[in-house]
Amino acid sequence: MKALRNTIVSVLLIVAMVALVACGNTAEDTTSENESAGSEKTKLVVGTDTSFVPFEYQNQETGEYEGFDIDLWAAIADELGVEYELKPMDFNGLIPALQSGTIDVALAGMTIKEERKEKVDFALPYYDAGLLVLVRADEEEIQSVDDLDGKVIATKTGTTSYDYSAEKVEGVKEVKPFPNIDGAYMELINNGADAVIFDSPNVMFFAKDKGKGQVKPVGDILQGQQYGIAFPKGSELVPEVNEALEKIFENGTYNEIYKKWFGQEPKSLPSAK
Ligand code: ASN
Repeated sequence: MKALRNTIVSVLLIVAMVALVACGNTAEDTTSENESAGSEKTKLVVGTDTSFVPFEYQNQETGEYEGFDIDLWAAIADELGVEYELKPMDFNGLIPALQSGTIDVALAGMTIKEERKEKVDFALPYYDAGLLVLVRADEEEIQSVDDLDGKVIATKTGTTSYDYSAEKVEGVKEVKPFPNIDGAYMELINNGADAVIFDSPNVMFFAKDKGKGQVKPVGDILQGQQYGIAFPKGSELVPEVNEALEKIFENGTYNEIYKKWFGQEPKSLPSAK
C-alpha cells in the first residue's frame, strides 16, 4: 500500500515538474517573441539606392553602405534616437515601396518634385544639385546640351534626368533608361549612347574616378534641383526629421559630413524654396 502511495506521489511530482517546465518555456517564448516584435517595430526600414556615388553605394571590400546620405541619415537617427536597417533597392522602386509601407524612409538623393510630392512627403531639402551632360573623352561635336539634336542619351530609369532628356532636350533621337546609372555610363563608353545626362555630383564623381580618361562632362549645370529624404504620406517622422536636420545644419555636423564627401564645406546651406 505504502509502495503504491509512493509511486502515485512520484508520478504526480513528475507531472507537476513537467507542467512547470512547460509553463516556463511558454512564458520565455512569449517574452522573446514580444521583445523581437517590439524591436522590429522601432527599427525603421530605410530604403536606399544601390549605386548613387557619393551619396549611397556599397563598399565592395566591406559590403557596407557608405556615402553622404548614409552619414547624414546616421546623424539624424542619432538625434531621433531611432534604430534602422538599410534596405538597398533600385531607385525606381522607392516611391512604390513608401506607398505600400514596405519602407519607412527613402534615402536616395531624391529630387524634391511636385509630382512626387503628390505621392510622398519630403523632409527639408538637404542638398543643392543639378544635371550635367557627360560624353566620351574624345567627343568633339557635343559641347553642351544644345548639341544633342539627333543623339542618343542614356540615363537612369524614373529620374528627373530621364524626364529632362525626354521632354527638354530638343530633337533627341532616343533616351535609353537603365535601372542603375552604372549601366548608362557603360552604354556611353561602349558607344551605345552619345551622352549621359544625370545628377551633377554623380557625373563629376564618375568622371574623376572610374570613368577617368574615358569620359568628360560638358556645358553648364542644368536645372537646379534639391534633394530631400522621402517618407510615406502623412508620416509622423517628417517634423521630427526636420527638427533634427535644422540642428545638424546649425551645429556644424552637416558641414563636416559635406566636407568628408566633397572635399570642402558647402558655399551655403540648402534652404527651403
Ligand atoms: N536626383 C535624381 C532624382 O531624384 C536621381 C537620383 O538617382 N537620385 O530623380
